[in-house]
Amino acid sequence: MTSQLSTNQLDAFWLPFTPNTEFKKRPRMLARAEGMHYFDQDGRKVLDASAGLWCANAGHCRKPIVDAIAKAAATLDFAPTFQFGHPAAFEAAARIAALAPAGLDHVFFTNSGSESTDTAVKIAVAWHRARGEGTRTKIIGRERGYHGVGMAGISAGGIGNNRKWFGALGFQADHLPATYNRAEQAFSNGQPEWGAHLADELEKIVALHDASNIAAVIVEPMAGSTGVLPPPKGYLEKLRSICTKHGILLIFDEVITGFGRLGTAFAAERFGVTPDLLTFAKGVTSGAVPMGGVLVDKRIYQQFMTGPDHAIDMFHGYTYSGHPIAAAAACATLDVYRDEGLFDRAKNLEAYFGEGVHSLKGKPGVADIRNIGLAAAIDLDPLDGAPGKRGFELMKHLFFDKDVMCRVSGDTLAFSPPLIAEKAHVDEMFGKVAEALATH
Ligand code: PXG
Repeated sequence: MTSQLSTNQLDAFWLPFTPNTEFKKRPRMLARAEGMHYFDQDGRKVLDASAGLWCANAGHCRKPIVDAIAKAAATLDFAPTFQFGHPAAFEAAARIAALAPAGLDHVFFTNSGSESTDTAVKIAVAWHRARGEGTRTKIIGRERGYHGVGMAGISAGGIGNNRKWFGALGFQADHLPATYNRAEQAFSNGQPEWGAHLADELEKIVALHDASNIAAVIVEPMAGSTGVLPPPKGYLEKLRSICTKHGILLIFDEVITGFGRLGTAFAAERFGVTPDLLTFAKGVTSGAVPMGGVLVDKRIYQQFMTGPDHAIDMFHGYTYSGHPIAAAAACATLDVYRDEGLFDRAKNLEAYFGEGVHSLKGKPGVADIRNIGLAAAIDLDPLDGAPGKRGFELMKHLFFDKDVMCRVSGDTLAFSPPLIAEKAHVDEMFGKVAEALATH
């Protein structure tokens, strides 16, 4: 194993979404991974309570996935998918479409969640234009929404810091209110009872801009990055019906909720609401190779298929769309999900995981707890005058002193273990959080 890197060697890499100077003073270095665990450079074993960044749903370095990647790399390292193709990309697309709700029959591949947002929004705008409704260009997102960092993602996204630094944003956008309200929903387990009416705000937005100017509404069925906000009961159903009424496309961003996080292949299935476009990434390869994509309703796809034989139907795509190694990793990952019944496993562990996290209610500094599927968040009371500090210090303490890795966003800790988690892992992660809360 490599020895510790010197300060000089740490200098070049500018880490994303990280306070770099602080990180480089005492790096949280991950050198190896296996199943539910990371190992640092000294071999210290750390429980992965966040599936990496919500992606390693099958657990780490799973042999069937590793073998498929090695085989693909040795067989077909790269093949273009502009005007050419290769078998694994078609197999992956068909298998992903087979997991999705009926009608979402086509897959446009990307390499990340951010590219998936750009792609979905561009398909939505182009589809309206192809049908002679070219004024439908505006995107409606939601406060506290995260759709990655591409131009469509930060336009539709609802996180101030991700937007304010970047001047004129790419797409014109407006925003629904966030679905979270602590006074009404504190410590709810699963979908909150309160909040369906917040979907009616879409009617006001439509009245303001007019439906003829709106291309799509994009929401995470469960907002992940801003702290696990499950949709209020009835909320997604209302959004669906208002979108349909006004001819607005509904996009679900399932980058986090896809591939079993909520106990079903996609959240659309769990909530019984089918969008017109559905973005995914992360869990599609269990994080092992970058890959993302957009599932597209068949009527949208068909609209693009009406031109002459020699003409490109959609002026969009990435060099690595459907990359052979990513496609092979996706197929192997889907095998693991199926063979080990991991989506059902998540469903079966949900109640235990929920009890575990809610057992932290009443611990020092705990302001709220939310959970659904194998995702949970704990809001902490911020320290006076230093928002985010308590969460950050707690995350570091858990990593260095308690051997648990979790995500932090401001003063919110988030937990989303690989779907192979055992009850003992749940006990360990929340037991150690309880100890940590006592001292922070
Ligand atoms: N949509 C959603 C819903 C996401 O959660 C993206 C799009 C963007 O994906 P890429 O692959 O471009 O990063 C995401 C990414 C966190 C965290 O701590 C979440 C994400 C990424 C990094 C950290 O919650 N989600």
